[in-house]
Amino acid sequence: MAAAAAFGFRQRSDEASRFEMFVRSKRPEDLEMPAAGFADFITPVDHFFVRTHVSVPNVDIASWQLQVDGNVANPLMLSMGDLRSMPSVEIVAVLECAGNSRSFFDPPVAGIQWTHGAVGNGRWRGVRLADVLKRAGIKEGTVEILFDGADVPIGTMADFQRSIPLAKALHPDTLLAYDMNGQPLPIKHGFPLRVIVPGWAGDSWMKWVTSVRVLSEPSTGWWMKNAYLYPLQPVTPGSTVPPEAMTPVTSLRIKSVISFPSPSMSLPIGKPIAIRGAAWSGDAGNVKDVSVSIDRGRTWKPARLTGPATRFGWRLWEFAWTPSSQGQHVLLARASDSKGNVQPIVAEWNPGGYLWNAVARVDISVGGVAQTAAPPEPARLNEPAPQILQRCVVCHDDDVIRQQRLTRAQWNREIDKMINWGARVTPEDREPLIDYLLRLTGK
Ligand SMILES: Nc1nc2c(c(=O)[nH]1)N[C@H]1C(S)=C(S)[C@@H](COP(=O)(O)O)O[C@H]1N2
Ligand SMILES: [Mo]
Repeated sequence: MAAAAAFGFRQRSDEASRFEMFVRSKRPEDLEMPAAGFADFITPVDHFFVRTHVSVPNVDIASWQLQVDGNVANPLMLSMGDLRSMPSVEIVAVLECAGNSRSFFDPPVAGIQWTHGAVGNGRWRGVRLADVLKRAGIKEGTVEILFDGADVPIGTMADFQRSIPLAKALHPDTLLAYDMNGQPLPIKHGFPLRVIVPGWAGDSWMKWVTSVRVLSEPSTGWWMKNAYLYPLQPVTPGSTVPPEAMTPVTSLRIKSVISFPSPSMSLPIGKPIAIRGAAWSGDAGNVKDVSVSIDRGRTWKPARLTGPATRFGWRLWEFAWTPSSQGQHVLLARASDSKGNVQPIVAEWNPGGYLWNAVARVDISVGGVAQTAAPPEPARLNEPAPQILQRCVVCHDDDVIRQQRLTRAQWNREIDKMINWGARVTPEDREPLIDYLLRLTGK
């Protein structure tokens, strides 16, 4: 509370901006924040997106301990009391899933089809990871720090473990956090302890952390070698890229979003409004400015940055505009960071659908009839699901399947991945299953 009060900023959305989260997956639970959430400087817990690969673990805080071991002089077992008695720091930082905005990639890629709301701005309190590592006495030759959480994989899926390079681990803003927005971490967000890696995508922000391992060789775990990889060189959209030609996702990129007006809104002629949004960046540098265009990118005018300026938090912005002509209008917003990086017109396509950061765009109408904002009903396939689908929904609901828009080749790769994780799909099952999935998803 203190920090929010010091910033002179309201902690909660006002009545008008209370909203339900989008459920991208019921099981495991993946929740997305609607665009209205970008009106808040600090994202309240009940508006904060959730991304879980498997189910939320049971944590018994009485017996909970953090193990710190590996390439150290003094391996540690720390209780929550031990951690809470160390010097604490609080920072504001954006947590954004690497796959945020994935649904805007063309051609589509596999994964949760987030729009722009797999991101939130949190106030995190905890101990510096560097302080814990200092107590353990990291030895010569350390290259990475590997984290593990209490969540347990399903089937033969690899345990979710992620490592970060030593330099990022020692950064004074990299934390082991126990509080979020002034309260103990909610279970969905990693109670009792999570890693905070400001400026980096969410996959490094280990939740329910139980183990910090100091490595003298880079991690070779499945989640480092096969997931969250980004091409070293730009690739042709739609191509497959071998893991050797990719590197782990690290820093976020300069990005802005428009929170108001919302898409398909109809605005009256002559009534002044404020176009609003948020902008954030990664390691490269702070958000420097945000420009808005109301003429399809011909001219750009500076938006006013509002709200607190923090190194890793998002910046709110607004732009006064009075719609003066009837018709369809395209609103664009483009942020730049202090290193001169600017949001691109088209995001760089990559096979994981990561780090989408194209210029923000909202299409509205002015002086006309309100367009129905209701999303089109998803096509319903008028045939019973084949028996084999039962084997998919052992681990996840079919909502995850229905949102995909994949080609036959992409479905084949997804099925390979699932077989590797223990799904029983025989060679004879495969073609009929893919035929069904293509019909189900309207491809
Ligand atoms: N243990 C564990 N940590 C995890 C994950 C997970 O599935 N298990 N998901 C990661 C991913 S991909 C993201 S984007 C963030 C999401 O954090 P949130 O659910 O608090 O928003 O947590 C990260 N930490
Ligand atoms: Mo993520």
